[in-house]
Amino acid sequence: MAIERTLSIIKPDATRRNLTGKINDKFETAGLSIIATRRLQLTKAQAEAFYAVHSHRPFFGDLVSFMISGPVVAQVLEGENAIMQNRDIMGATDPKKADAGTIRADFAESIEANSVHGSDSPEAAAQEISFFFAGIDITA
Ligand code: RTP
Ligand code: MG
Repeated sequence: MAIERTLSIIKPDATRRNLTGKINDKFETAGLSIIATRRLQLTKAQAEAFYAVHSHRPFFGDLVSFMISGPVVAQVLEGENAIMQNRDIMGATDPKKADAGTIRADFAESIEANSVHGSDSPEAAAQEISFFFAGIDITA
């Protein structure tokens, strides 16, 4: 299996509850390495640009408001099959449907305040990593 990189965001509901360490423990225990990390407060324009793919969805305005409601932690995770492995570790979008032991089952508050984002394809991973990080910021 290929070594991949994926973009993870620990969302404001999780930073607010001091869950960064517990979430990172799940990544590292599963064998994903955190090779870049950055805590920041997104602006409205940045959140709209990051989630532009959802701009026509009914929840877009609420999603942007939520994503700027507090700091986020953007990270690059690296490991075997990292993109899909991270999606497995995160669990389903709706925490009520997420498998036991996943981040969203353990920590998410709702379908919107669901603690983490993860890239969903190699193309999205490349684009989302470059949204937050320059090459010099990433140390494998
Ligand atoms: P993400 O992009 O954040 O990793 O999450 P995902 O792939 O599991 O879910 P996606 O369909 O891409 O939705 C992006 C984020 O929008 C919020 N959402 N709210 N109110 C709603 O019905 C609703 N549906 C989605 C969630 O924060 C979701 O993660
Ligand atoms: Mg998504």
